[in-house]
Amino acid sequence: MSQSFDTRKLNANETVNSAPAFRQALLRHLQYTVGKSPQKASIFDWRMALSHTVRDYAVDPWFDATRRTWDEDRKRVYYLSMEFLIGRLLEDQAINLGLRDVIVRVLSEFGLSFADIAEGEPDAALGNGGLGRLAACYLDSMSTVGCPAYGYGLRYEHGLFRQHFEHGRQIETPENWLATDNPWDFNRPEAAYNVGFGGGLAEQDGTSIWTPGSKVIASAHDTPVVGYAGQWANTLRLWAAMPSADLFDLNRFNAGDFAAASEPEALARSLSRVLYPNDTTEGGKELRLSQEYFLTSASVQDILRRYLAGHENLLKLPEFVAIQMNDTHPAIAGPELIRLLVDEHKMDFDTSVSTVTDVLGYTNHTLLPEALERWSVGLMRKVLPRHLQIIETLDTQFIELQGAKENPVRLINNDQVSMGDLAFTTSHKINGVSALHTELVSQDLFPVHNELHPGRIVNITNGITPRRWLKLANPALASLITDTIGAGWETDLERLRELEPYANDSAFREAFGRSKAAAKEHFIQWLAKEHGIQLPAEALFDAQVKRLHEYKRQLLNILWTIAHYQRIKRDPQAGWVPRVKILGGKAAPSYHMAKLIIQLINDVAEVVNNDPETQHLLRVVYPPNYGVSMAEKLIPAADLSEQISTAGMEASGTGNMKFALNGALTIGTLDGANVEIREQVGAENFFLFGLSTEQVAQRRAQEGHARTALEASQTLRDVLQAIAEGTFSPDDHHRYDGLLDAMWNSDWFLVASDFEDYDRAQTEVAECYADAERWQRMAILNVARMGYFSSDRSIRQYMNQIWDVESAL
Ligand code: 26V
Repeated sequence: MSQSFDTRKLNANETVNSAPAFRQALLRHLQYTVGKSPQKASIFDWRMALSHTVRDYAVDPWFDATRRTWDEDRKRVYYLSMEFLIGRLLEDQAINLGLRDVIVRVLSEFGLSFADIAEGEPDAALGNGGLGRLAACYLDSMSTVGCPAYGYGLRYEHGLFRQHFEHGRQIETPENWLATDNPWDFNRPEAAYNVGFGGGLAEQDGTSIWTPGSKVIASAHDTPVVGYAGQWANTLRLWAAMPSADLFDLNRFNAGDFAAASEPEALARSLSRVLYPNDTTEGGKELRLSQEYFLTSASVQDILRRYLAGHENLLKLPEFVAIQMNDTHPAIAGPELIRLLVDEHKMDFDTSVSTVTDVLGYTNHTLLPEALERWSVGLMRKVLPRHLQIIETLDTQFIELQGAKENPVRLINNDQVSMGDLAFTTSHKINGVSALHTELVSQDLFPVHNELHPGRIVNITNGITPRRWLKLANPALASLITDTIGAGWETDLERLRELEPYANDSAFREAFGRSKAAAKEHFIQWLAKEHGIQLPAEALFDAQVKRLHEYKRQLLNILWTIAHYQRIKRDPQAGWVPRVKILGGKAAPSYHMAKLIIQLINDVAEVVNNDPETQHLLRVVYPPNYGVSMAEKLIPAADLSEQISTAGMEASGTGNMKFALNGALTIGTLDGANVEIREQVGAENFFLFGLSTEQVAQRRAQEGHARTALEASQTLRDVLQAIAEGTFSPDDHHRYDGLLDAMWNSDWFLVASDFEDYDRAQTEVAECYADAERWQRMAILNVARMGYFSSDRSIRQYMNQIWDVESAL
């Protein structure tokens, strides 16, 4: 089968002649793996056979890369993350292996459509939002640029919850991606580790002996991750929790107490049962901490086992191993490694600390105080007593390092372990994810650490993979680009700059317009089929899709939408630009205000969409269950990208990059990576509004700023009044009392303060859109200047500035 292929010779466009062999391999899998004939096979059967066939093609480069890394004794990168928001894999892997055209051709012989088959694959939604999707983009880039790497995560049985609406309210149901077979991963029952919890400590010859009270087995599942053009492949290793055999109480079972006999077993399995759906607060404390330790301990044991298979001297660990902690979630890696080096390998404490620090790097992804992890000392002592002891020693050493300071920074404050401070002290490099964010990390979050260790904090601005977010998601634009500047931009995104001169070429602008129209049509069809919603293609598609958070200010968007609606009502003939407001995203199940904002959006949609006077000029749609696969359809269709967070609060954003790369213009604040996107595309091609980070701080300090801003905006007062009168909630006039009260009396997120300027920018957007030629010019220049935001660039920076690892290619 695939052995007859050298996938490395497969260029993305060079798939000639491989159809017969692919067909044969596909039919073999259909018959021998799935057990069906082409005549009887369902679309599910075809997808399974096809996925297994594609996976076969991934195995050769995967073996080659693994073998070369061993033979050449290369340094490896280990990316530890509680989240990998992968989405679907079939088309992605097919593109990277240069198989997409062959697949389309072979399937058509059987009257099948690749798109229809691919659409049946469930999303691997093993993440909440930006942090998890970033990890998935980085996997793709590490393989593409030839960085020897492993992703380590948890194989959650249930990924992020499914969302639907009842009377406009968000309802969560469990997601079940593993309900049907996952054809992508290899089960590795032989790669299993014990992870201990609880228990107690004893002293022996001056060292601590930890005897855990219980153990859970971590069992590995490996997915090959092939880079673009199949030159290199890495491994995503996800751990599943398994009870150790002795947990099942056979005597109890035989005595008829079935439930109790299985209880310890169920408890063990719960470690990889669900992804925490909360991306702001700690929640579910003990289980969450146990999950974090479970991931970290299994991964670190695996890393040391692999290192020791080729080396003896643990002092050289940093020469061969780089571990990156994706936020603080795996920050127990520091104490865990120290524990293993000291307790098991008898290294002295200080040497182990410096060795571990040289190995570890920590990426910070948020400044929100409620999202900075803290674990109570009591909980730590209960779950990880030995680690707490190590953290206490690190804390003492950190205080000493600060000299005779009066109020030293501590790793443990008010009986809480601060995982950010811990991660900092055990890492040789700490990075923020955009220039502005890194500045704030240095000044506001870690000023003392920064002074003690100048140069430890570096910036690595986030990036996105152009394979998934342009080539896969937007085939019309991708082929226009290839037809215009040739292939190769997929791995050298700066080459998009060659498109710049075409902004002045009317034939190109028309072709560009047609590619946008095709993407819109594709989204329109999907929305009609999936949700029964019809949209007008000629309207401006104005999109805000991301997790629901007050700081992201979906509220600002919907309040402006109401203002816009009121104006259209007052003067329907005023020549309005037709607009479709598209919103999407999930709220944490316990985040009441975020859920209320979802309900408001749906309530407004109900009124606006059913108003015959305005229907053709304004629509509001909120398709439920936003995720990676919806993003792939929606982002290419958008004209306008809403990136409107309160300045200083969005660490980077990566949706902002996906939209701009697909030719949407941004309306946005000076926040996160918006700042750098604006620098790259040019201020004249970006709709800027709002207070800056410094102004936000000043405004917040002004007493009664909410009321002051509201008194200055008749428009916004009219909007709030309409809500208060029950215009959008005729069945319950008090539904939004809490929200309105917050607007008048606190407005922490400065919706009122930024409203008028947002309104001004939205008016500019409409004027500009009405001038189709101008808009298209701006959109083309956005695409042409997005090269910097390839995740390949980000990964190369991690390799040079943090990991000190070389490409194997
Ligand atoms: C925190 C927690 C706390 C415990 C429960 C589960 C959970 C899950 C996630 C988080 C941290 C959220 C931080 C985060 O997602 N940050 C986002 O990271 C993106 C990638 O760097 C960045 O683009 C976004 O601006 C930033 O909000």
